Amino acid sequence: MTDFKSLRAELLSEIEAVKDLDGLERLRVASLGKKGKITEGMKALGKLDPEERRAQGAALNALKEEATQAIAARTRFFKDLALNARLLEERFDMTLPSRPEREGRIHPISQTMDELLQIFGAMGFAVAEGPDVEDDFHNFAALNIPPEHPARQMHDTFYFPPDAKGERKVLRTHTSPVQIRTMQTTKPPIRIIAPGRTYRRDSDITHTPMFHQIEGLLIDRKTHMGHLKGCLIDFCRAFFELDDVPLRFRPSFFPFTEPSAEVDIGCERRKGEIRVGGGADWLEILGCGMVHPKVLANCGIDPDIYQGFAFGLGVERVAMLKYGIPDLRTFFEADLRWMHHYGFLPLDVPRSAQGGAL
Ligand code: 2NM
Repeated sequence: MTDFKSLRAELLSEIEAVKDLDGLERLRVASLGKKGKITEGMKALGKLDPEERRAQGAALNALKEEATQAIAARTRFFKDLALNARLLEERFDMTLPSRPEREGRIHPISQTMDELLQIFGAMGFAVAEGPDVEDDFHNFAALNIPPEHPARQMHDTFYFPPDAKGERKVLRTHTSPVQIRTMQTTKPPIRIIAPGRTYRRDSDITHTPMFHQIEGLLIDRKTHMGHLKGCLIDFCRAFFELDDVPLRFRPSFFPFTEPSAEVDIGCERRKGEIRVGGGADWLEILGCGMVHPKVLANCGIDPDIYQGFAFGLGVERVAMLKYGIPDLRTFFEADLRWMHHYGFLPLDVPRSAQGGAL
């Protein structure tokens, strides 16, 4: 018959005396393992008469429970000890300067986005966001883009397979669906910008399948084309850091605006380089117009009371122009040498984003 009292005393003092996790594991196997002392004791119960078995069984179970808990507590103790030692060992001084060759850079797209948000923010535009995966209504129909419009072709748009209801979602081809969602849920006046990723099935030296846009929308009772021009001229001055920026508003067409215009900035092309701010050439930088009455009506806004202007620009495009980055595709190659050349340090804030008067 097992002497529980001394087995218990022996086991608990061994658990207390053990020096590390390995020793603890050996102890566990020797007591609770398949051939451990407690397990063996359990097996031996079968040979006892019922009364004896009940008494010893209860005592053994209690001992098993106690030993399990004691081992678990000791395990936690050793693990805490190891963790504390590691935390002390790995402590480092975050205020130390980094090694220059290891210093990270802010991607030109992030930098440019920050500048754009800063400029439009100072003009009173609030930021609005929406999903990258859109439905047909928000990406096309509400924007007065008819079913047979070329933008809807498989050729230009990433479509998802049809869902149970036969509906095919798309990767948004512009950020305009964000403006649609805002108009549906907000009573004018509205003054928002929608920055974000957009997707088109296009890939060549001047197109990447994902690119970034910022679109602006302003709606009020007496908004007109003059407000649109003033807003975009102020924006271009601030963004390109030019006091007098040559701009040309050229009539154009979009299904969602009427009238529509494209804006060109004066520039000079020399030896394969483009300098904005003057010269003999023009370069298109954004599209804009007065929101089409049908678009307002599609969103539940009465076009007899409200009018608005909208504009859209490609972030990569204006970043290339401002920072002299010649090749669009390099934005997405994750090349560290390129990042060191074109990237920005965290405190390297351009004048246009320093929050002064616009
Ligand atoms: C552009 C050009 C012109 C535009 C229109 C709208 C909306 F939702 F209000 F109808 N959002 N964005 C727009 C207008 C975008 O991008 C070149």
